Amino acid sequence: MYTQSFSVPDDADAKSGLKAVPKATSENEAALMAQFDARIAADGRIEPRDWMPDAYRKTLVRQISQHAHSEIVGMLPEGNWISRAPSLKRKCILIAKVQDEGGHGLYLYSAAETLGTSRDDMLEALHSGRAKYSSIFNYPTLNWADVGVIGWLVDGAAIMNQIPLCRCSYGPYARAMVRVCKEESFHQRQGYEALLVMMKGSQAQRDMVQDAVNRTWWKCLAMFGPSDKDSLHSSQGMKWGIKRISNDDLRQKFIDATVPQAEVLGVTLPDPDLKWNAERGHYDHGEIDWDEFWQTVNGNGPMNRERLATRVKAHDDGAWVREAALAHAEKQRQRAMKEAA
Ligand code: FAQ
Repeated sequence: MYTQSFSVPDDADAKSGLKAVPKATSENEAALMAQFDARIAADGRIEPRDWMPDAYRKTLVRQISQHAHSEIVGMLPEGNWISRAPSLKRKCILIAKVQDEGGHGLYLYSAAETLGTSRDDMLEALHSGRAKYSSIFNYPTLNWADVGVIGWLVDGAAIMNQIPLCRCSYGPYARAMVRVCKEESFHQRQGYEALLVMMKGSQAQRDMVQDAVNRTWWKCLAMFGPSDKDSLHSSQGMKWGIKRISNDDLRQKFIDATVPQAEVLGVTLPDPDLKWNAERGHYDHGEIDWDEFWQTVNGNGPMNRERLATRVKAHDDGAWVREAALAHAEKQRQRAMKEAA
């Protein structure tokens, strides 16, 4: 169902209307490459009009579009709870949060567009099942505590992953991440606060929180991607300064930060092997079910089909809005031309 790579068409610059980036000829390619390497080595930023190797561009499009898709598909599990939020306050918070995730998708699609790939192409890849998005969104949200747990754990994991991306070598991705991380921090805290309230409530509420944590914990650890030994792209991504910290190191940082938060909350994390290792200065933990992870990544998780169908329907239902916006823009263009004549 999914492919392992995202191919950027050769005429992408022409299609997107971006000013063409200088293309390397065989004579100057080595010089351009040396310049690029020196910029990366000095921890400098690469900007859209700078020359960059094709593989760097493709890796960025692959990762940024995967990230953008995660943001907009990620709106769906929580969106299901907007009409069933337990109070007006929680409903307002949830609407604002889900809307923020849509905004994150927009910043990220825009960042990917600066690399010369069109938003239509990226969405087509998502809707046809060729593109990936975060595995975590292919599981159901069964009770209200799931919404709190998404904020606490899923947004918490997203922040852990995204803070180092604020220092990504590609300028537009790094700048988008600064804003995204500020908003994700509010998302994480609202989720944790909602759970704190439930944990002070009835036994039934405490049970709901524990149930949601039990179902989400392992899926959340898998958000950081395969272990370093199995990660296809990590080492090159780190050499290029796209990724700054490896999948396993980020996962460990997340576990170390989350265990004390679980203690304050009064929930048990469902891992019998989770214990402090004084020698390592980290928590030891059990193994993720990687077969289950790859099943989900490859389109066979519990909610993959439903999520994709909902997304495609939302896109199709919104066609009239896009058409109206284009018609309005055309009208304005013609009016401006008439006035200028
Ligand atoms: N799910 O070689 P690596 C949020 C794929 S939600 C699905 O390690 P890489 C907001 C990977 O794409 C989270 N696929 O790859 C929110 C690659 O496939 P490919 C959004 C996964 O790129 C919260 C293959 O496996 N954040 O923020 C997953 O070096 C609440 C090999 O993997 C991001 O998406 C996975 N978990 O590292 C919204 C972070 N893991 O391209 C609503 C941006 C791996 O070869 C509610 N992405 N794969 O076909 C990244 O940081 C990286 O791409 C990694 C993977 C860390 C995900």
